[in-house]
Amino acid sequence: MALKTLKVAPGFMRFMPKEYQDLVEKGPFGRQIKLSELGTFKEVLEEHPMCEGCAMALFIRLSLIGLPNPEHTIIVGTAGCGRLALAQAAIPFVYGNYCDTNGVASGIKRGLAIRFPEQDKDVVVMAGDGGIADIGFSQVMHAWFRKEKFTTVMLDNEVYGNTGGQESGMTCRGTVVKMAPTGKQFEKIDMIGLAQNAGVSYIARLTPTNPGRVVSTIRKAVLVARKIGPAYVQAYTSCNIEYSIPPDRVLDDARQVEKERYGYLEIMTDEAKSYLAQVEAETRTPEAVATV
Ligand SMILES: Cc1ncc(C[n+]2csc(CCOP(=O)(O)OP(=O)(O)O)c2C)c(N)n1
Ligand code: SF4
Repeated sequence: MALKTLKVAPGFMRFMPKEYQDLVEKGPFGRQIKLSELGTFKEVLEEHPMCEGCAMALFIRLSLIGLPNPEHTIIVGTAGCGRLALAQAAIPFVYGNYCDTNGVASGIKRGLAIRFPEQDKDVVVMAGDGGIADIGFSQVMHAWFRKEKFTTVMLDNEVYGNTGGQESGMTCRGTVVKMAPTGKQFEKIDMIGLAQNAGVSYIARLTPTNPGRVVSTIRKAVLVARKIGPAYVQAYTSCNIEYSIPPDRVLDDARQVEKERYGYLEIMTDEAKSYLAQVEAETRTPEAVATV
């Protein structure tokens, strides 16, 4: 009963904002949406002010479709391009100071567990590569060491997009960006390896070339973080402004980067694997199908 704590008293639904009514009646609040239904349901994110063709905006839209229970989810973000869209989505968005996201998310997740002991509440951090791997690095690592049960999604455009093109720890070696005119001198940080070392329960690296895979990866990450332990998703979300990619070539670029170096990677603990298998088996039972 996903809507238990949100159920509007009978007769009052018609006084709720139309947006909310639509999310319940024609959207993902209280039921699992399938990607194949895209275009026919009310989405959590319907418009955003990000650049034309931005792969990050596409990834965010798909990620929000992948949330298993958006009506019970809080997104934590910070300075950077992604928050421009996230702040407009129809679910609570908490703005952590740049670097603070994973400390803020730890507190929110623990507080929700105390306040709603019988209702799963999901917390998802979504921030740029600068926010996660540079300035927020220490808080990310310590949240992982503490095994905090929330998901961290890195919107990895391999640059500081929002502030005009400084190199980040996730920029590739040798890359020239506006404010690294002689090329970056150091390797891209191996955040996947660090997540493994820190004992993160579910880890994935992907590009937005396959929408279904984005949706299922986010779903799995959030489910594992809900019950088992921290989840980390690292998504290549090119910045077409700083890397001069024409909007109509953004997906070509993503396919090329996926093929040449980013690939698709999924690593999870045995505990996470058996929990996901159990959830999938439960959602396939005749009873569950009948109530969807
Ligand atoms: C403590 C602090 N330092 C610096 C900034 C300035 N600042 C805002 S956004 C940003 C870079 C964003 O880059 P990234 O996190 O990679 O996200 P993107 O914009 O590329 O999506 C910086 C340095 C800030 N807001 N707060
Ligand atoms: S600056 Fe880059 S990452 Fe930011 S919205 Fe524009 S294309 Fe997207």
